[in-house]
Amino acid sequence: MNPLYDTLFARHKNSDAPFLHLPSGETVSYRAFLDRAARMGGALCDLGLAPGDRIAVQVEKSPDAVALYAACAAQGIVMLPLNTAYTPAELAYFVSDSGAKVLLGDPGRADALRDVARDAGARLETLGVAGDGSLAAATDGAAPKAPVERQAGDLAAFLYTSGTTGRSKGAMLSQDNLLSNAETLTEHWRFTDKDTLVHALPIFHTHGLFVAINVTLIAGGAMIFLPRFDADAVLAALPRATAMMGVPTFYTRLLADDRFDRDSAGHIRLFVSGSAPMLAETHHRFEARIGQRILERYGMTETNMNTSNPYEGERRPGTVGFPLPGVELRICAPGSDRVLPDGETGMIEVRGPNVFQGYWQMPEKTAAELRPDGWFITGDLGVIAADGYVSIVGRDKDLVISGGYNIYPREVEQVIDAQPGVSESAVIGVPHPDMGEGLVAVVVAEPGASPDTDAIAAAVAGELARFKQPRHYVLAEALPRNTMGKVQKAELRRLHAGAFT
Ligand code: MLC
Ligand code: AMP
Repeated sequence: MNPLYDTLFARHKNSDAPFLHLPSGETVSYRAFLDRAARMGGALCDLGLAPGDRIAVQVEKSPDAVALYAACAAQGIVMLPLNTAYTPAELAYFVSDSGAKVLLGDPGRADALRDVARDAGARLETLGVAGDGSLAAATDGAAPKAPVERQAGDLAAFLYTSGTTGRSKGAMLSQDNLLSNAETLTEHWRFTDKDTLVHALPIFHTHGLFVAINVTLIAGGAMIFLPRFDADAVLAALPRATAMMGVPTFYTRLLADDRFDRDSAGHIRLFVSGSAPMLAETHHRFEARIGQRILERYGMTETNMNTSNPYEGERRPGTVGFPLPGVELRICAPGSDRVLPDGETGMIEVRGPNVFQGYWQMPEKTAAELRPDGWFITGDLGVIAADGYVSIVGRDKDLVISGGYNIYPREVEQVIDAQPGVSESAVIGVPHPDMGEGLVAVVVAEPGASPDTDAIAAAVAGELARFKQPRHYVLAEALPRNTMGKVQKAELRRLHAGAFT
């Protein structure tokens, strides 16, 4: 028994149905995909990876990258997917903290990754998008390996999430965390083997990896597997598809294109949005243009999906719908476990089989966010309406979400603060027409110094992924503080609200 592998993959082993439609025009059948995954499982074992070992993965999106997911599930290897935008400096921490035995990177970046792997005591292997790389070659020559025995509670993946303070945390997800959520979503969103999903999301996050791929696998459907979001490619795919999942930026970009209309989108039965708030105005524009409503849902790395608007029934703009079957959701007075009545705003807490197992080797951080009775403190502020719809009204965590990627300002501020002539800084998110929120850095100089913001930006670029780099720098005399001395970011957001509009 291996619940994750059996439920998602093994059941398709005799199926010649299409699984991945590629931009090249090629189609990968379930049978061909599973054969490749079984050989890759053999290659991973030949590398010395055993059940419970971690593999850190920073590879571009490709069928082999999905086969790796299947191979890890089959062999009980814990997969650690990492954003392809991360710099070697960012990667180093994830590889060493997780104790990964292998760092799997893109062949084109092997030189930059060699030191990272060596310093962390990991072995470097590569996997490219064109069947290239050392792991691909090893897979070509490996014997297929049968899946190992696993239990539902065994770990399947670590997803690192940053935090408002301190180091990034590895959220440990069990087989059942992934499986229970995928089964719920498949049923809730009515996915079947007749579905073809437009997949334009990255596959190193919950949304593109677990929501989109797992739901397709459980249903036995197909995906039009695009390397990234590109409006032309998505528009070309829509007439051949039945469903699409995306972050709000996907939808605002599609709406900016006149070719996106009832004809081009008419074949799609379900558009799903999540990972960041979608403006009610975008929902309304979408409905007016396309004649159907986007289904918005709410999730997190630590919890998979928590709530969803209904498939049938009112999809209410500005809300994230109802708790999914099996998921409990409550609103508590921040800082306590006192449950607030409907209509009152407070901290969203969730509990259910979807909620993760804790943070890797961080018992204090786990205890601070995951209550002993299973309630997870999300850091999102919300309210439940009298008729049960949940709305997210803000965040109790200093977090910016840009184009669906999370940025913790503290991480950026630390780099800016270390630059010559900088006394302190505050990084904030303000409305951005394309990304939802864009980053602004407010920098205070040391007395008598006049720091060069271009030099600061260059230093930040050397350390942090592009999406974490502020797009706008402002020099200020001082940061606004409240009587407790805390920087008033709300005030800064008000002051700089027009930076990108
Ligand atoms: C790319 N860039 C970004 C960015 N993505 N900057 C800020 N925020 C982002 N999200 C950089 C590029 O490197 C580039 O830098 C510049 O911004 C503009 O690039 P672009 O070509 O316009 O962007 P593009 O490559 O098209 O990417 C935008 C995007 C992408 C929105 C398509 O970011 C994306 O696919 N986002 C999805 C994120 C996601 O899957 N989140 C799920 C998390 S799971 P330069 O130097 O060229 O200017 C989760 C749980 C849940 O949150 O509930 O789902
Ligand atoms: P991550 O850590 O990448 O998993 O991001 C999870 C966060 O994204 C949540 O805590 C929310 O703040 C936010 N989020 C996800 N879906 C939505 C949504 N539909 N509306 C508003 N915020 C969302």
